[in-house]
Amino acid sequence: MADKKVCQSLCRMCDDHCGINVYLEDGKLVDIDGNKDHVWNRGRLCIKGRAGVDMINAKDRIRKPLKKTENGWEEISLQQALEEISEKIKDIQSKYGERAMSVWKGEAIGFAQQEEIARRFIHAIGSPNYFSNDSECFVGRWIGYSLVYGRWNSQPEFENSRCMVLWGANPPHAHPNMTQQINRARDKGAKLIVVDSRLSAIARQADIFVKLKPGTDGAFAWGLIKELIENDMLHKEFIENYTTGFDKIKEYAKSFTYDYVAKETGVDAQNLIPMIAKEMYSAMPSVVNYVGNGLEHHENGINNIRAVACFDGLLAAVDAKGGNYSPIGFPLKELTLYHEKPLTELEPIGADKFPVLYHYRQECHTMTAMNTILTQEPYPLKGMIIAGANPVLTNPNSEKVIKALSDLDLLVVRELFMSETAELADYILPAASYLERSELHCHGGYQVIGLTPRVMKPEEDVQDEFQFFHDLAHKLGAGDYFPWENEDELNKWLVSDSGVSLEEIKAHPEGYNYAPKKYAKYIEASKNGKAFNTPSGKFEFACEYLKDLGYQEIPEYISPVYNTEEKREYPYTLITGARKVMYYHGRNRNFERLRTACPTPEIELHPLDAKKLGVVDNDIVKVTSTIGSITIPVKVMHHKEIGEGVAQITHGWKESNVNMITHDDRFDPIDGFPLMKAVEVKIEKVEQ
Ligand SMILES: Nc1nc2c(c(=O)[nH]1)N[C@H]1C(S)=C(S)[C@@H](COP(=O)(O)OP(=O)(O)OC[C@H]3O[C@@H](n4cnc5c(=O)[nH]c(N)nc54)[C@H](O)[C@@H]3O)O[C@H]1N2
Ligand SMILES: Nc1nc2c(c(=O)[nH]1)N[C@H]1C(S)=C(S)[C@@H](COP(=O)(O)OP(=O)(O)OC[C@H]3O[C@@H](n4cnc5c(=O)[nH]c(N)nc54)[C@H](O)[C@@H]3O)O[C@H]1N2
Ligand code: SF4
Ligand SMILES: [Mo]
Repeated sequence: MADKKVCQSLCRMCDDHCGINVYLEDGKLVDIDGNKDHVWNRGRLCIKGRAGVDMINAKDRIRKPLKKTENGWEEISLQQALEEISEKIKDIQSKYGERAMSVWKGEAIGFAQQEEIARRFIHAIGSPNYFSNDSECFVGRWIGYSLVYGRWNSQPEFENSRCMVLWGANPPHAHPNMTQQINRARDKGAKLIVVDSRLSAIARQADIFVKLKPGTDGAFAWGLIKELIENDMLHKEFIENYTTGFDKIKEYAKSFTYDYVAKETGVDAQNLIPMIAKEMYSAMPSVVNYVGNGLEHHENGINNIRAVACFDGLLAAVDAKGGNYSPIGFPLKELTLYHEKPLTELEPIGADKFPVLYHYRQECHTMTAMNTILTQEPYPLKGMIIAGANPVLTNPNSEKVIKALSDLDLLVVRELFMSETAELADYILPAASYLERSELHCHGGYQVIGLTPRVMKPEEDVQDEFQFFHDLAHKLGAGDYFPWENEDELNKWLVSDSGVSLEEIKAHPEGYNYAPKKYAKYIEASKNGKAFNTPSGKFEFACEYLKDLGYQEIPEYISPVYNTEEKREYPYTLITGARKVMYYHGRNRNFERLRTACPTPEIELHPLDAKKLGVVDNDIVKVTSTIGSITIPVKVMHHKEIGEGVAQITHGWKESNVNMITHDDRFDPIDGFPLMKAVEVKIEKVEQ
């Protein structure tokens, strides 16, 4: 008789962490389904959730450390791998200095505990050079909102909202559970407004859809700001008591006439702006403005995001019930060493060029890292450990990424599979999957914390991130910074100041509720002169900190470059990276059940553009930007689904890697995010 067991944990096939039941037979994973009691997903799983079984049991999983030799990959023992890697690190650091080593964490190991372990490790061994996927992920939104009112919330309170405005976000594909929240609010009468350059899955459900040209969200937001101000549709008491800079935005908004907004965005501003402003105002303060990834990868991204953040002040939606509620965090102990060992004197890479990114996030700039490796300027960067990332497919200008990573003296990649980045490594180390490690996770929106217990024992040479960084730190003489023997001990330490034990958290697989919600916390906080966590202590429509650094004080709108040129050599505007529910960046293409649902990459084209190019579905086109070219099959969309002159390619396909043509040389000047949406391209038919 097989030994059958069911364990409760959290899914980590994406960062949503849905509650799951894990079914094991004789220790082997046989199935995963949803935990009906979990506050977040209430029993639902998306298609990737169950595919956790495919990932963990995959035949092509890397299970042994691999070393690159002249004869190809050679399997070696974990101990030998760790020994050789530590010797090489010592060698690099003694020749070129401590800062010649770096760590790069990816989306697969998340944004919490394991990220902090990676940060801790690199500082513990004396280098400030911590890189991550965050340089092109949520950090643009995080910084944009932090500049305005001190924080960004990834889980606004849709449930209680009466008006939800989504800017460049598509939850049905990217955050399925958010869609459930949105639908529950709509059942109670809430309005859904979607601002996107494509008729996305969520746009199809919207009461009002604004199909604007890529990168022009700022113009539309300013049009709405003008409408609200000029019609006195405002929360005056909030503006008077808790904000700064209102008069400046009032003045600036004047030039955003319907005509100008229509010209910039390509939408019927005269009709849409009054309609949306009315919906927002009548729902005040229970209005959610939620910004997605669609606003981040632009040269004017941060200011567009800041402009949207202004609605939370104009309508007092910040920290409001049904607005952008600011969750109370769980008091975990600090794992990073930024207070103890900041190392800023060692010039973290990119901190001089993008001081706001470093100041707010202590994040080095990944695109600058590639140039540093290739030029050795301002100093040599010779070694890198990459954990849970595949920058060859996910970072702009992939050809440069390949060149740079190949140039390193030491590249170690921690992976489950032979990725395009792992192929460049000197050593590949087999990483534990999410069911083979243990970590704490907070669902901020519900103020619950959960623990993912280690439900399966990893194979002999497979290590979790903690154990790897722990062992390496000990070999490198930095063991004092890793005093915990294993993840369980670390988890205990992390909660030790919280008043809640690990056992209590473990006993609540549905989510341990650690604090009741409390709205409008700024009222109490203002008594100490700090209503918001900004330099002025106020909600900042205008930002002196940015002004002092030479940036615009208010979130001025700058038209995207493609929108200002009359005759364009690269006449199409390419959006990249629109999520597809079955894939996750470069992941999941090797799982048959997901691959069959969407077998090939594709470029989404407007039917008139397809006609002009003389192409139909599945024809191949060549797409060229100033960075490079790729070829890709065509998918002709309905004319309502995408704008004329606009095209879309989802990233993560090695066959047609769109990041071969995205920009590492064009940035948002404030946070350094690369231009990956609104890329100017030309498209030509490839005769077959
Ligand atoms: N299945 C799946 N889920 C994922 C991921 C994944 O790879 N696969 N990735 C995860 C990660 S790391 C992230 S950061 C999130 C992102 O989550 P979301 O931000 O919701 O990302 P998308 O689903 O790509 O939605 C972005 C939308 O922006 C639109 N867009 C593009 N340019 C513009 C523009 O200039 N203006 C406006 N208004 N819209 C624009 C696109 O058409 C698209 O519909 O998704 C997460 N969830
Ligand atoms: N053109 C374009 N490019 C984009 C985007 C876009 O919109 N357009 N979006 C950007 C965004 S928002 C993000 S977040 C980045 C993501 O960029 P990356 O972080 O590079 O994302 P992935 O491709 O998901 O890489 C994760 C790798 O980790 C491996 N892995 C899976 N599970 C584990 C694990 O448990 N441990 C370890 N060690 N490894 C594991 C996977 O096999 C995979 O190869 O991509 C960005 N790239
Ligand atoms: S949304 Fe899907 S992939 Fe993400 S945690 Fe939930 S089930 Fe897993
Ligand atoms: Mo992301």
